[in-house]
Amino acid sequence: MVSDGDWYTESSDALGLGFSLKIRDKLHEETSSFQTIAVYDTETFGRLMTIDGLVMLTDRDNFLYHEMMTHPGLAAHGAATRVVIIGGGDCGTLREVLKHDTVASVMQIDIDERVTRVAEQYFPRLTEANDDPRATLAFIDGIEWMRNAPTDSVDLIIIDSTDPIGPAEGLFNEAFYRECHRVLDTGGLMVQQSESPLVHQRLIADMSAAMQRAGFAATDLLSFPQPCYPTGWWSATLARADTRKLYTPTADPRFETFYYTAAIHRGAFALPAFMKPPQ
Ligand code: AG3
Repeated sequence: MVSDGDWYTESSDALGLGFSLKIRDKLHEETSSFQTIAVYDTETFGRLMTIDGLVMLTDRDNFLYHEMMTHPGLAAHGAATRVVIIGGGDCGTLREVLKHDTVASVMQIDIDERVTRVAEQYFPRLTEANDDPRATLAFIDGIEWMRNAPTDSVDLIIIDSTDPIGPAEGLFNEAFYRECHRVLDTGGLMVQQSESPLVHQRLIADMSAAMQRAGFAATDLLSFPQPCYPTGWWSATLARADTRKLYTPTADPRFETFYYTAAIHRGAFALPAFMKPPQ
């Protein structure tokens, strides 16, 4: 039971740090076939969803992550019409992708249907676009789906997963990236959440190396603030299927965003000095 003055804390012994939110109530907790999903009502961040004790999103700051997992990749591609989301069961990424009227189809594949059902109940704004006729939701294993998907059939793959432990582990390796590369058409891009630039540099480097071994021509890192994740600073890795240049937008999007602009797009790809490869 939650009592007055309680805090929710995600802490990591390995990193020696934690993030806490003062909570009013626990609204939901269930163990699905894959993981434990919980929803809290917080004092200042609205609702909070956790999976296996890790923060997935809050009402207050999920726009940062969801906008940066989607708009930079779509803009950089320039002409993506077929989008696939692996994970993303809360539908926040799907909602942002659907803001692009150039997108003709979006397939969201999350292994755990319960995440979507919980989001529908407790985060209705994230799932508000799910009825869009361009969207298809499938609740199956994303690795399996990718293995069976036709070659050259997708323009943009977005991997919106949990940390590389538990059900998401298989989404962070060369074999999976190889299938993604095969499924991407000419000029295709893959965007994967890649944890914190401050404390997960090894993972980021390993992901980039595995993507290149799997056939991707190059990777770029983009970073953005994300207060509710460890360190408050998060990243996504964008992998190019081939050597086609990335498009850089000069105008702000015509739809509503709260963080993403053309200037943010350019700034997000700038690497901090400590991450630049030696000249
Ligand atoms: N994707 C989760 C990113 C990893 C968060 N890690 C953590 N809290 N340790 C979030 C899903 C949002 N659609």
